[in-house]
Amino acid sequence: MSKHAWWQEGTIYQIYPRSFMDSDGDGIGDLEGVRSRLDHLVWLGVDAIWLSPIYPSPMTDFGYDVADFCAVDPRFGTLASFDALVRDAHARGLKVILDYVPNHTSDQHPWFREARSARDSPKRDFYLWRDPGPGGRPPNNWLSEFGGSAWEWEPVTAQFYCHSFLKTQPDLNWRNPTLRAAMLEVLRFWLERGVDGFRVDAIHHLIKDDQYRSNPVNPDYRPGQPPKRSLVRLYTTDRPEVHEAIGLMRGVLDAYPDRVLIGEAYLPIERLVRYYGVELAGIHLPFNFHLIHSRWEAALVADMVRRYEQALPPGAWPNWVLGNHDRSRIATRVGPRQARVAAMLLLTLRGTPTLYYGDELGMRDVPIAPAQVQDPWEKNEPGLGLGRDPERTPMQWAPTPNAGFSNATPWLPVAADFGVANVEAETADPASMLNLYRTLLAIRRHHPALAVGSLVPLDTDADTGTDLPPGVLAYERKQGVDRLVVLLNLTSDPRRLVLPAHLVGATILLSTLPGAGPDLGGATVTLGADEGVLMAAP
Ligand code: ISL
Repeated sequence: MSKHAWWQEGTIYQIYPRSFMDSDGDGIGDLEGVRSRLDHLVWLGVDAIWLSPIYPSPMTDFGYDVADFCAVDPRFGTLASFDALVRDAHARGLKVILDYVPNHTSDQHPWFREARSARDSPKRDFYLWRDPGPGGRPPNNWLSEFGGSAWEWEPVTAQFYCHSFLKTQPDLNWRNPTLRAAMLEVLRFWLERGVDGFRVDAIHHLIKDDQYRSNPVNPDYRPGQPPKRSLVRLYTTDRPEVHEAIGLMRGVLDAYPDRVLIGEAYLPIERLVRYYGVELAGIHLPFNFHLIHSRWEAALVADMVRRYEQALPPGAWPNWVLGNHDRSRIATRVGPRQARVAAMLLLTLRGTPTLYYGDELGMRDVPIAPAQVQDPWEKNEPGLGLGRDPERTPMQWAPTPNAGFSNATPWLPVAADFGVANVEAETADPASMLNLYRTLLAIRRHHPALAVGSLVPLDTDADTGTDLPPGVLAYERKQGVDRLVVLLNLTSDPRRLVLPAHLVGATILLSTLPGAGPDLGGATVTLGADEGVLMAAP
């Protein structure tokens, strides 16, 4: 029996439900749609699906504004269709992870409607209320992630409420024990229904300074950056008390076997790793977004991997993310050829990979005309390139109308290249991105070195005779007798390298260049432009 949990060995696949598959012809994806495509995900070779929020919502932030934590939005389905999805997923060996949004509710949530109606409402303290500052201004300088002040005036009760995101997303007060208990009950509700874990939204925002101190000005702020960057979020994110709240969430999960807690926290490595918690009693997988933010240069990526590995607390399990519904797609960030190298990197690094739907097809950001904009952030702060619609466009299933996503006009436009970049066409093409992902996932599944083995970076080293040219990222993965070598050329020129003595004679398992393998010359390997190779050590 393996001593590793499924969420350590496996690969997670993020589904943005609005955009995955529409079963009822309203142009918006739904749970029945997801259920109808489970066999595809099994074929692809992933182990778990994470669904972005499916709860009843006014959709001002497309589901991240939750009006009821314990139900399903009718646009997505019903509790019965959710149960059917979980049942069918489990029958296929797929785990189901839900999004949990503890930082805020919708302003239409019954708690907030009640809280805003009267100062003495029993729900008042579920949220963060403050009197105005001098001259009726907001109580401090805190900024919303999506533009403007983080404070909104509530005229009925004459106080401001705090919202880290939209004003339709009032922040919850996790210092209130009744609120905490109610939110932990939400976790139990879904655990009882059989979900295998949660991805916790914006966890580093959960607790704000109890003295409501203003944030310091960011001296490094440059015009053109998102306005929220003009302040250092010292008093609004990553507060020490957040770990107590995480401990409570983890306590709920630990009463159920084999569940996983994943946390979304955009933080520097040193602060991110604290989210594993003291003695690993915190989040199992604090999402590591550093591949999204790193410049695509081998030396920088190698250094980041090293710093992350070194920062991990003993026993902590690493993880890697290349893309999500909030960030530009990988194929757009690095181009289609390097996106294949990135796929090999994601699926050969040490730790749990999370794949974003469509990246396995090589989907790119889709340009959105001003009249088509849906994302509230883009609407609040237009023209800065902050909008998230481009990476949320419909999944491309087939070269048929609306890419096989829907019978109706989809809520966001389909990519122009859907006729070639789609599941049907790419399944039939052995050289496609889809088949590259599928092969990588299959190799990962069959090689313990990749799934759970150690990672040893290869560097230029006179003692071993290794000669690594600039622009190449190289490492070994080992587990017992299973030993693999990964060589990634992050440049668009060929690169010749000399292998260390113990790897001379390694054989190729896979190249990212269809049809071509690297030129093997004993100790020297020539990687083609934009080529990554996976080799079995001799
Ligand atoms: O803190 C941040 C970056 O430093 C923010 O990016 C923040 O963590 C992120 O925007 C949180 O995103 C999540 O919560 C939002 C929602 O709009 C996003 O889609 C979701 O992923 C509010 O719920």
